[in-house]
Amino acid sequence: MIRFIHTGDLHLGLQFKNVSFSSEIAMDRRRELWETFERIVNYSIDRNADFLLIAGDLFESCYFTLGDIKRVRDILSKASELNVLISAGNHDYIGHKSIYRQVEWGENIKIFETDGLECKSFTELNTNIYGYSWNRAEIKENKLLNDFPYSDRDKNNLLLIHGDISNNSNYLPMNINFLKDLEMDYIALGHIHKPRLFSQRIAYCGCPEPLDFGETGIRGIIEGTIDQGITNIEFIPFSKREFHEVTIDLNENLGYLDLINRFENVSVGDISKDFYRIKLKGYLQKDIDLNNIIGDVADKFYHIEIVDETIPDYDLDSLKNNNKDNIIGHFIKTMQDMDLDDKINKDALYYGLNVLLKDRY
Ligand SMILES: [Mn+2]
Repeated sequence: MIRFIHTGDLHLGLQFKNVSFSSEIAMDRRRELWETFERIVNYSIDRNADFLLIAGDLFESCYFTLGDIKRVRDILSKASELNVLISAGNHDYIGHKSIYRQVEWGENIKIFETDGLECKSFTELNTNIYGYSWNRAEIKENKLLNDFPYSDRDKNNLLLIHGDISNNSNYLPMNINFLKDLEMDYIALGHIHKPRLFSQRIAYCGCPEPLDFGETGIRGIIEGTIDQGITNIEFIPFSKREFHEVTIDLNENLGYLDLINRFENVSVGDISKDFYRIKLKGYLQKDIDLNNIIGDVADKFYHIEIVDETIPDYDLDSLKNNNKDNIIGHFIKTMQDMDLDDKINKDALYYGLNVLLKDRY
């Protein structure tokens, strides 16, 4: 039996420049990517894995220094019993001047070549691992796999590759049925940051740490075994933090403390450590200052940002009296003749007032 850990898309070195969180948190996040990388290596050691498969985008070339790549090497080298295989992707592709070429890698670390599919054999483990490293930032056509070279079906056969399961893509398009027909024991994919297990034999591990609000949901790594031709994989949640987009529905009956309560009891995640983007909908009592509430709850959240789509709950009678002779007063009067307990009518009145009052207050 062999045991493997499948990760990828770590994006070490990312500077988080175009994100909505503070530069302090961005710095933290940058450090956390490294911590998680080390945790994955330590986990692989603890689990006595034979292989750590890294399916591309290990780092961000444009930010990565020689010191950083040495740090990668040193972290991987301490796992001397673990075979580490790396197929570079579009963010860490191996051009002539690639930083991958500027360090001496330890015996246990194997980086795939860029001129076609390559096979690395592990005789004692009865395993062949195929892989390919990108040599440029975009690959539109994929003839790589057309003449797949493997023949030794008595061995465990794995493929480690960064690319897009899509018929039309600039990022090494691959067809899922084609991959299935290869009958590999396991195909470890990288590029798509959301984990996706197509079957026990083909999977995207996703990024172990999500990078922004486009990457909500659980993130982790894949652990698998191959035993006499039977592959078993399991997704292991591994990220330190998650991103959540949550909608909170408010109504005009909620007071200050009720609102605080709604924030502190959001339905998902852990407010003390996750990233939250909270969309507020519905009616808000007209005397409540939302900014005060956000200020009060912000300390309890690791990161919170608000999309305010609330509608102020107007004092209709005084508004109508103050606007007797203009369209606002007429509009309120007309709408009040309708059934305002009907949500559609009430929404129509408030949305309309929002528009009419926009330039006046
Ligand atoms: Mn990526």
